[in-house]
Amino acid sequence: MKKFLILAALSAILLSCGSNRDQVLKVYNWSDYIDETVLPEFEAWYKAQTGEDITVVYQTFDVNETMLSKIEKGHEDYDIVCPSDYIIERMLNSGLLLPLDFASIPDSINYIALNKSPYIQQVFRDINPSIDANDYSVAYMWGTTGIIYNTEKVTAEEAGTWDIIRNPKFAGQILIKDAPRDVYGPVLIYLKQKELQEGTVTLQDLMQDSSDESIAAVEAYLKQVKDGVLGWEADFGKDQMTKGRGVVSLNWSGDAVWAIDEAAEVGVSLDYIVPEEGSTVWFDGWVIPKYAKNTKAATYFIDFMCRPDIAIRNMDETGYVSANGAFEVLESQIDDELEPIDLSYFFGPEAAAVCVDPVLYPDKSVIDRCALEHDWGKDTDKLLAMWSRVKGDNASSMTYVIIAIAFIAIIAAILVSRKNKKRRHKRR
Ligand code: N2P
Repeated sequence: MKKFLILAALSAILLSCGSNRDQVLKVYNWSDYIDETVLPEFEAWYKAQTGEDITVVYQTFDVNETMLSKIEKGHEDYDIVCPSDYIIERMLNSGLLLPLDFASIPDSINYIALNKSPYIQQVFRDINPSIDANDYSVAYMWGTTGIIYNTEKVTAEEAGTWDIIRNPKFAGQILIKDAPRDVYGPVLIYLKQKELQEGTVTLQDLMQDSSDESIAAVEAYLKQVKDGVLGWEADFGKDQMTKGRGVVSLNWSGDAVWAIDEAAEVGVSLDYIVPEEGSTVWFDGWVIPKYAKNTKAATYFIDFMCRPDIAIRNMDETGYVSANGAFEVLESQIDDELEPIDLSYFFGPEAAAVCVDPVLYPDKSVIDRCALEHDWGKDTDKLLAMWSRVKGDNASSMTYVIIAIAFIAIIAAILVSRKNKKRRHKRR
């Protein structure tokens, strides 16, 4: 990892010294979302396929909105980025994406064409009603949003409802993902249970609901939650759970897989559940932004990520589920000691009962109670404002404490210095 960061830094220096931009591929991905050893392998593979040199400059982000702002406002020249579904929708609507051209890749190495799941293709069609996202994006990983919990402190029943995040029993031990949309969705689903059961709204309606009334309801709820929050985390929640510092974490399924494995090694028992009220299912996909400078290498990179052995390595390293529809990807995860689950919706009829980790691959019954988030356009600003109101109070009370301590320290220093001055004056 360190070695790679040094290489990345060197590459960045090279880049700023004016090296040939055609020989550089700037990748901007989520943190902890790839097996970084595949990056130098890509460079060698690209050279073997095209005869051209390429250096990957790899940078990471923790939340969609940071990445989006760098491209939307900063016009940064990343060649390839990995947004979630609702951000892909937004980027499509604002003309920020270039169409993908896989016809330019020789058939013999066109892994995308070979490994696209019909399920994923349909999901990508649903991302944006007016533009087919399949023409602009290739799914990388996917999963659900749910609750990671410490099984020695929390029962499956307690974790099986979103109400757990304001359960006073776990105050001070709750971690919440610092991802406004991924928290808003589940909380709204929880608050609208009655309407969902009566059939007056659907999960899909709620994913589009950016009304002032709903935002206010979620805000009021989150203000009850925040007193018990140990941390709003972009990426440290999984680690805190493995160390036993947190006992409940609103998180993504891939972080759950990683945390459950790591925790088991140090004797901490974690599990993951998608609460019964329903949740969000998300898909992150590779896209080429319109400010990209090396679309050829970007296209090859996406293809390389779709090679089944590379997809398996990325899964095994990160805990996330590849969106690759190749049966060998699924096969690599089979463990006969596990209960069979129904994955026919993703891999076709032959996957109606496969023994794989249900945290990794959600069973059909889980998928049925989950929905895809959608872009809110300008209303996103209302959500972000609400989010900083909710979290901001925490920051300001901490800020007040720090200011008070600093103020007392300055006064004390002034008093001590005056006293010393007086003493010196007397002695003279
Ligand atoms: C991994 C990030 C996963 C992104 N650190 C989930 N959409």
